[in-house]
This record gives sequence, C-alpha cells and structure tokens, in this order.
Amino acid sequence: MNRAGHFLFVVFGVVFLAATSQANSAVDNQKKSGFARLDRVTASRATANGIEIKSGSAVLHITALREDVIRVRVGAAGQLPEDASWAVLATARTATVNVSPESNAATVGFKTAKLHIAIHKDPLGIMVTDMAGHVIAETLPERPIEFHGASFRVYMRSPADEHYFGLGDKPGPLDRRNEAFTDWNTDAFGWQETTDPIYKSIPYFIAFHKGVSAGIFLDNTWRASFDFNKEYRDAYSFGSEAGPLDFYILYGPEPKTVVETWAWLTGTTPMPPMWSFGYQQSRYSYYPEAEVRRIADRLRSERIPADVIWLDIDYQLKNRPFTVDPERFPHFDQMIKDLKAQHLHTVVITDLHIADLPNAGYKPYDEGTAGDHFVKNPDGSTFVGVVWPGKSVFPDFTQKTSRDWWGTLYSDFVAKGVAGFWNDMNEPAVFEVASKTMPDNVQHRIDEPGFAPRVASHLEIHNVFGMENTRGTFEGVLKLQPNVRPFVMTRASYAGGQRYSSTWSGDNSATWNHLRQTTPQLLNLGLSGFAMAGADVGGFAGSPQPELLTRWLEVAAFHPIDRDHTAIGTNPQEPWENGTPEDVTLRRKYIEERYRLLPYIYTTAEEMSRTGLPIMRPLFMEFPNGAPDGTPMDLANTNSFLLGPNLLVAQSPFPDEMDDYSIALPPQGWYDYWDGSRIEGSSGRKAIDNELVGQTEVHLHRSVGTLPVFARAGTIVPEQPLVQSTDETPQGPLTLRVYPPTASGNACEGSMYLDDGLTYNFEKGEFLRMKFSCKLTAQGLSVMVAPREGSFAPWWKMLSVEVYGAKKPAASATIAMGGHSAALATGFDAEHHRVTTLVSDDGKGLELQLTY
Ligand code: NBV
Repeated sequence: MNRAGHFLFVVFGVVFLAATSQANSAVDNQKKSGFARLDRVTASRATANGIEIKSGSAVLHITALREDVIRVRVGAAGQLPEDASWAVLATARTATVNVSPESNAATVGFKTAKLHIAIHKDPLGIMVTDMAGHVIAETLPERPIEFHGASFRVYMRSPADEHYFGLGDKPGPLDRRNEAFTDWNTDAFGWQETTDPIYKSIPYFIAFHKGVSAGIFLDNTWRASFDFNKEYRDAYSFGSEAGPLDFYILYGPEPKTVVETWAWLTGTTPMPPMWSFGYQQSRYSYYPEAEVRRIADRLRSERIPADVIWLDIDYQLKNRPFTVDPERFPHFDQMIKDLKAQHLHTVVITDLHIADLPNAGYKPYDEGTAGDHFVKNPDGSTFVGVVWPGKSVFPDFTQKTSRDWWGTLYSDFVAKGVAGFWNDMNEPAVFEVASKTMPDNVQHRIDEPGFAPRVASHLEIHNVFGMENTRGTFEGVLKLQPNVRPFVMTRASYAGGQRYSSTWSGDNSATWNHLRQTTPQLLNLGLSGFAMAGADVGGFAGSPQPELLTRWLEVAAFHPIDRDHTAIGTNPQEPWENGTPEDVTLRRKYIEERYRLLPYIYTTAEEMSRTGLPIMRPLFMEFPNGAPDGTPMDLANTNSFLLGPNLLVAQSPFPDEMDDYSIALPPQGWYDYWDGSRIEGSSGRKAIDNELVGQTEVHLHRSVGTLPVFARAGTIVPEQPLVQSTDETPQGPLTLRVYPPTASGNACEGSMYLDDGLTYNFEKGEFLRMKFSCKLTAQGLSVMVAPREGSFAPWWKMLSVEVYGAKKPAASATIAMGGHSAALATGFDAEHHRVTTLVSDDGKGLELQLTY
C-alpha cells in the first residue's frame, strides 16, 4: 500500500471505529488498532512439535498435529489467540507429533514424515512441500502477512493450473478459481448464481494441483473473506476483519485423504436414520391437517414411494416455535400417529426465534427468561428483533446451559412421535433491519467447556450461531431418546456443523439455472463436511415448468437428500402435479430407482459417517489422475457427479438447452446403468485432439426419459426390491449388480452395510457387512461373497446375481459353498445385457463361477 493508501486506510479506520465503537466494548477489545507486518524472522526457536518464530512484535507458531496436518497460529502483538475452537475437535486440536528441525543459511523450519516446513528468514515466507517436492502451500514473500488493526490477510502462491473447491454452499461454479467470497451467514431468499454470501460459512477449501491436493482451513468465525486469483492472478488469499489468525494445512496428496483428514479435524456426519434417505415431501406450508392427510394419502395412492412429510411454519400458532395451531391441527397427535401408520415420518420446523411474550404462558419465553437464556444488548437488556412471530428473543446458544435448556423444548414433540426437526432462519435472520440480522454489538456469552468464559460481540458469534443452534437441537433430541438417531436439518452453519445436522441450499428458485446449480453446490457442501445435503427439489421461489420438475426429480433421486419443497403461494409441486401422465410416470420411476438403490446409498452413508467421504462426490475425488493433463475431470464434465464411489450421473451441462452433449468417462471402463451395456466409447472430437487419452468420450442424447447414469467397471452394487417406504421389508432377493472389470487382474469390489436404520445398536455389533468381489477368469468370471460380519439379521434369503455387459447367455454356472459345489441355472436378458442367477445366501460366503 502506498502512502496515500495508508492515509486513506487510517482515515477510514478512524471513521469506521468512531461509527461503531459506542456501546461496543467487546468489539473494541478485539479490534485493537495497530499495524504489524511479518516481513522477516527476528528470532526462532525449535519446539518438539514445530517452531516458534518472532517477527518484530508478532509471534508465529507452526506445529504438526499429525505427520500430514500443520497448524499455523499468529499473534500480532506477541500473544497467540486463545486456543479454543467451535469447529475443531479437541482431540485433533491437541494432537501432536514430534518433528525434526531443519535449517540452512536462508531458512529455519522442520520436517515430519510427510512434509517439510521451511520458513524463509528474510523476507519471511512459509513454504510447505511434500517428500516428492510438490509445493503444498507457499506464502507470497512480496505480500507478507499483515495486520491492520484486528484485520489480517494471508497470501499464497497459486499456480495457473491449481483449482479450488469447498467453502460450503456458496453458489457459482464448482471450481472457486477466479471468484472471491465473504463468510457472513445471510438469509438470502432468491439467491442467484452470483450471490454471496448466502447461508453458511465454512472457511475451508481444497486446493487441487495436478492430482496433488491439500486442505486449507481458516478457523475464524468473524467476517472472513477468500480471494482466488482475482486480486492477483497468481495468488489466492484469505483473511478476516478480526479474530484469530489460526489456520490448518491438511496434506493429501489424494483428495480422499484430505476429505478424511477434514473429518478427523472437525468430525463426521453421525449415522442418519434410514428413513432420511427416502423421498421427502415438503412445502411452505401444508395446512390444515386435512391437507397433510390428503398429501399422505395421495403419495400412497399414486404409489410414489415416500418416507417423510414436512410441516413448515404454518402448523404453529401465530408462528410461535414449539406450539401447534389447534384450529388448523385439531388432532395433531393423532395425525402424527396416523402418518406413522402410513409409514410416513413427520419433520417439523422449530425456528430459534422465541416470541417475546411475557405473561402469556408461553413456555419457551417463560423458561428462557427465568433461566437467563437470551442474547442481550450491550446495556444488559434482552435483545428483541422481529421475525415470524413478531417481536422475538434469541437463545444464547454459545452457553452450554442455554443449549441444554433449548434441547429440552423438544420433549413434547419427541413424545408425540415427531421424527425430525428443521432449524431454519438461524443465520440468524431478523426482519425489518437492513443488515437482515442482529446488530453487531449484541452480546453473546461464551460459557463453554474448552473456552475461557467471556462476553463476545455478535460480529464474532454470528457465523457460528446457527451451528450452535443445531448443536442444541441434536444433543437435546438425543438426550430425550438416547438410542434413536436424531435427524436435524439446518440452513446456517459453520465448519464442523455436520456433527449436528444435515443441510439444504436454502431458498433456490424454480429455474433451469438453479437445477444446474445443485451439482456444484451439493458437491462443494460434501467436500466441506456436509455430506447430508439436498436442494429444494423443483425450486423454492416460483413454480417450475413441468419438464423442469421432472428433470429435477430425476436427478435428485441420486442426491444425498431428496426433498421436494416450495414456497407459499407457488403452484402445487408434488410429483403427481404439474405435468403430463408421462411426467408423473418418469418422476415415479426415478424415485423408485432411489428406493431400489437404498442398500448402496445406505452403505455409502455408513462410509460417510465412518470416514467423512461424501455420498455425492466430484469426479476428481475418485479419479484424481483421470485427466492426463492433471485437470480435475469435473471441469470438462460440468454437471456430472458420482453417487458413492461407483455410479456416475451425467446431467446435461445446460439442462434447458436442446443440444445433445458429450462427457469424458474416467479411465477403467463403464457400463450404462439403465441397459447394462458396456460403454465402448467413440473417438469424438476431443479424443482426436488427444485431450482424452485413456478416457472414453460418450455422446449423450438429451432426453427427458433418461438421465444418463453409468456404473464403474470392477464394482458390485447392491440393490433391493422396490418398497413404498423404508419401513417396509423388501420382499425377495438382495440383488448384486456385478460390473466386471475391463481387464483380468483389475480389481472388482463392492460392499453392503445394513443395520436397523434407527438406533445405535450397530455400535454394539448389530450390523451386517458383506464384502463382494469378482475376477475375470480364463473361462469367464467368478463372483465371491465373503462371510458376513456383524450380528444384524438380513431380510433376504437369496441373492440375485446380475452380471452386466453380457452379449450372450452363460454356458454354465457353478456355485461353491461350504465345501460343496453345484450347477446353477442362469438367465439371459439381452435388453439389459445381463446374465442372471439366483443363489441362496447362508451368510457363510460363496463363490460363483460363470463360464461363457
Ligand atoms: O419457513 C418458511 C420458509 C421455508 O419454507 C424455507 O425453506 C426457508 O428457507 N423460510 C425459509 C422462511 C421464509 C422464506 C421466504
């Protein structure tokens, strides 16, 4: 910054401080003025797990939490920020490994088993490299870390072919390159592709460079910002207006390792109930009771498989959370029971704003006031803002006692059999003010294990308020029914919020572009930890064209959460509405396919809860080296994604356009999921240009009848007979869809996980895990099922093995089981390119030999 710039900065700073400082002591305390530039190392000291650096008055600690996880903390005035975090698990934050110091004339630093950390002394620059010499992160020496007052910024070098992913639900392309973002949770009704910020703040992203990836997490809840190659073409940067400079570098090199390490750092999504993977029907709002019953009956009479009905704000009395309108819902309790008898779970909205209703017998207000649970103004009075109930007060979710109290509010609904809870408006949204939220100087109390007790300004707590709201909900509901998995859905959150809640992308619109937006948005949410995510299917604002609704319902069948939701006043949007009979048939067909795929989806969900790997995955995650030039394959296939590891869904990049389109399938071979044929590929234009060496280009016809889906060669996908809800026990065999590898010696694997879908009994061994494999043989193919693990009893007795890519019947089939072998009958289905056979499954493992 030149002199004039400094002068303007100071003038602006003074004006800014003068305007906001009244009655704002908490903010002032944390926004101490001052300037610090970490431009050279003035002292350094090796520690067991890293290094301490001084640069003038500033102090910098770089430590290794693991061989592949580095934490960087900086204090501008010689003191490190408080070592506390809403996002990072205490076990991870306090983890440590011993390192070996490494220095030379120009640098000081250390190495772990996986990384070198070199700090150039003058000018001060931090460089992290792996053992192969790949640069993982490198600060820009020409832009040293600077503090201006409380704000700071860190610049990192960005190679031209590096790409960035993550940052939660922010709209726009999957790749964050050439974009800049602000983290400030915002009620963004009607958001569009360029809107920023929207609901969530997840200050974490993955940098991907020619197959080598690393995660960067700035653990700062204040208004933070990220710039990818906008300010400087060859740099990205991150910073915040105040709060700690505390960031983590997570080394891959595989993207999957980074995602798993993110889960190690901030936690995974706990195992969701099985019913949350069923089709979910919502609207703002179904009322009165008769309308809810009509929708339930119609789902069943139309034979649209479904598991959930959602009640939005109009079920409440005057929009007051934790009430039920007795006129609209005279038999609420009975209705919940009747829905349950129809195998429909009820999820109800419970917003966080409590009606400001003294002396009216409104329990949430009375109890909250008696317990001193509401957020305060600087003068100590309770903060009041207008939201749905009118004047409202807000629980102080950063106090454990207040969260615990909030959790108890769910007792009536839980006792009535309500299955799940929806935390909306928790940015927090406030009406009638330009900021759309609480004033900056509202006071939140931090009273929390792991934190020093203190009062914090809204500026510090804003971005974490929604997450702590869901924490109160999740923990409260769990406490009420300790052996039932809670289901919570939130609009706002922060890094780590996946521990408490699923999410959705807020108030999208019924437009083609919003259908298109769901792919990058859900993928980036998954990479950011929120694997349980969906978008309002059909769009929230406005009414979709029939074909748009059909296509949206088709693709959402492959999303982690499949919930049709729309705003008040829009046209009916249930699958049987707004379309021709052909539309309805297609919508039903895709929802049915989701139910057939439940064994696979649920298996992927279990992997998510164990490892953090998302249900919906970008191609670069499974195929980091898929494109020979190192570009993430997603950037060529701009509307494709993977459901779990094995199914590739290839929506048109522009679903409203009439054109056919091409996609590049990753190497290793693929099958058409619908007709079972092996994809031979073709030498398309791109292949002639040699851009797709090792890949198969497929040309896809844009047809409303078929959403292209491909199954990966060398995999086995479990499926079940169609059911109308997850309560229903499937009748018939478990199907194993076998997609043989393309060459002998190539791996062929699959697995299946199952439990009771509802409780935590799986932690005591009541689960069932099966591992499948196959291999090409000289005569044909053998398929192996390993002995079952776990004590949960399956619903099937038989396995229907379907081997795809078949062009002719099998010559013979033999089954080897428990030391015996026997010949088996096989079928051949030319239309679906499969050879089928039925075998009984005693759980002890088997081997099937097919000869062609
Ligand atoms: O509760 C009403 C709506 C809800 O349907 C929607 O999904 C949320 O994102 N809510 C927002 C409040 C008002 C929206 C205009």
